[in-house]
Parts: sequence; structure tokens; C-alpha cells
Amino acid sequence: MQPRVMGVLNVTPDSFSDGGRYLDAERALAHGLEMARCGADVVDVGGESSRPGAEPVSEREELRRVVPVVQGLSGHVRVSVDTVKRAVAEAAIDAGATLLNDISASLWRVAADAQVGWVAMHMQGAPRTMQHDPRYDDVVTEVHGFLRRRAREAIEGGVDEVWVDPGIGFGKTAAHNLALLHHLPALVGEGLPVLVGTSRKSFLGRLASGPDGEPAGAQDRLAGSIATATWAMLAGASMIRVHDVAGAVQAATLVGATRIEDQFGEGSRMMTTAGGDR
Ligand code: HH2
Repeated sequence: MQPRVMGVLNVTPDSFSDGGRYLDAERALAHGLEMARCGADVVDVGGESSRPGAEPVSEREELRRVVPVVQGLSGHVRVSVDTVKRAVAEAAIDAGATLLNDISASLWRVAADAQVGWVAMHMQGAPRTMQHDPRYDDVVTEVHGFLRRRAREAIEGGVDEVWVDPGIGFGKTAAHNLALLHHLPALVGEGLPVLVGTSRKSFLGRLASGPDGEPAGAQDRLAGSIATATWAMLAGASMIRVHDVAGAVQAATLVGATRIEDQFGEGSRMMTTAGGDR
């Protein structure tokens, strides 16, 4: 099956790569609809940045940012809400969101009560300080174990659609991120659908610097974003979270096509090349 694409819609002034661009509800709505037109399966609406160092936002302000945008988009595309606040999650679900993207991995009861999907993401610490000195004895075992426990709790508590996400960049060094990407097949092997978000994250800029040796800025990380998202999909991820939807949809379509080839073997290869295309 073709992996799904979740488009990021940050209704915030301070998100790390698009802060301020969609703070206005009308612009946010237009961008959300554009992502849907480009093939996003889900649009993820967030009203509080979780970038390293970010300050928390009041519940009132987050509700003000998120609810009208969720309301405007639902009915056109599946909407998820990216929040760690119970009241915001509930209001967004009332406004039409059917997936709760929970970077705190703690709000499964809201999803169970409302019968919506739930994403459990791993984060070490809290955004304000999480990148100061992240440490693990064994990042892969710890992250996978944490997600397994939270997912089991949610499933037993009545959530029917549970996703797990290793939380790339959330209390993790570049080495931790790479280890988690490398061992993604083991997480996929646990049997739950996996969501991965590498889009525009700073480790991409540091690992793949420009010709001048300087780390690539957030707007110059498209190739790294697509490369790592493709890596994640080939490793079995069922959904990728991205800012640049059109390219990601193209990559997801191609990964989906190779999965069909896996299924039907040589015959499908001959069929798809029979027209003499290159
Ligand atoms: N990353 C960000 C936010 N939410 N949710 C999931 N499930 N997985 C992620 O990797 C993830 C996430 C950070 O990206 P962004 O929303 O663009 O930035 P900011 O938090 O600054 O708004």
C-alpha cells in the first residue's frame, strides 16, 4: 500500500521553519487546501511550536489559532490536531479533526472517548530544554519500548487507530536520529503503523552542509527531507509528516509502486516497462 502523506500546517508565529507564514486563519486555510490539492492525505494543524527552546502557549491562544482552521479544513481533507493540551484536542475534535497527533504521548483517553485516531510520539524532556544534552543508554531500545507500552495502554483503553512515531529531533542528537532511522524496520515489525517526521529538521542541515561547508538552513533542506522520508517509507513507515507536500507525494507514489512490484514480481516489472519508457 502507498504510504500516506501528512502535511504540516503551523498556525504559529514561531515554528522553526514556517513560523508566522500561516498565523492568519485565512492564509492557513488556503495553505491547508493547497496541500490537500497536492495530495496530502492528512493536514496536521498545530497552534504551539515544539521547536527546541519554544515557550509554551496559553490554552486560550492555542484554541483561538487552531479551531477555526480545523473547522475550515475538515470536510475537504482529513485533519489531525498537533497538541499536548486536552482542551485543545477536544475542541479540535469537535471542530472536525479525526486524528490526535500527540507529541506528549499522553492523551489517548481523549482519543478513546471521541473514537478518533491517536499518534503517540516519543520525546525526551520538554521542547524548551530537550536539546540541551539528550542522553540514552540505548536510544533504539528505549524509544521502541516506550512506544510499545504507550500503544498497548491506548489499545487496551479502546483506541482503535494507534500510530507510533519515534520523534525525530525531540530530545535527540543527530546520532540518535540516525540510529532511530536505521532501526525503523524493527519498530515497523512491532505491527503498528509508523509515522515519521524528518522534514526540514536541523540534523539534515548539519549532516548535509552546502558547498561552503555551512549547515543548510531550514529552507534549503528539501532534498534531505525527501531523502530521509523516502528512506523511512522504504523501511516500512506508513505515513510521513512533511512541509513540502508535492514532492513527498511524488516520493510516496514511487515507493507505493515499488511495493506493488514486490507483490507481483517480475511480471509487473515487464508490464510497467513494456511501453518502452525509460
Ligand atoms: N515534529 C514537529 C511537530 N510535531 N509530530 C509528530 N508526530 N512527529 C514529528 O516529527 C513532529 C510532530 C516539529 O515540526 P514543526 O511542526 O514544523 O515545527 P514546530 O514544532 O516548530 O511548529
